[in-house]
Amino acid sequence: MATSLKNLSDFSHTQIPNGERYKIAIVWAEWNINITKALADGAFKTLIENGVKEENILMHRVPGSYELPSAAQFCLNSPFEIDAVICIGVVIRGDTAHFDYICQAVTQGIKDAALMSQKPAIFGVLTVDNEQQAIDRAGGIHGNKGDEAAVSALKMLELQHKLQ
Ligand code: DLZ
Repeated sequence: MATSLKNLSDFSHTQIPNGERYKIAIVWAEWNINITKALADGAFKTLIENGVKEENILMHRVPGSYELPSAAQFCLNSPFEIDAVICIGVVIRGDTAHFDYICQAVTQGIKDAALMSQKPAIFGVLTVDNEQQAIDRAGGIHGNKGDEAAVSALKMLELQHKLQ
């Protein structure tokens, strides 16, 4: 389903697990910072609303989305016992092939970080054609991708907890 048909902050169809027992990192990119800040704030607020303790949420900024996979790995392999990482970025299509290269590296890299660490690494990255599409998904008419990423982290942690 296209995100234009779904509100990213509407969880009326699902149950959100409580996050009291988890420590979660949010790594967010400084490119398009006004938008990534809104996404990161949305993720933070949603984690708090669902029981994660403030002291168990670690926020780290990285230069751009391309750096998100490395930052995710740093977090998940760190000695700080981080259970999951939420990666936040906004990649906007421009006139060059940069968009395709960055999107590919980021999607593969975040997936690799999850599989190699065996911990959830959540894709909270907007890949859009223009700035307005990003604004619409960062607390605008389509909700906030950061909220959705936070709920995804809690759901994956709960699944992992059940299976261990
Ligand atoms: C270089 C670049 C470009 C052109 N566009 C974006 C973007 O839309 N979103 C984003 O998060 N980062 C962008 N970057 C920066 C790269 O992600 C990266 O930080 C630099 O290439 C340095 O490795």
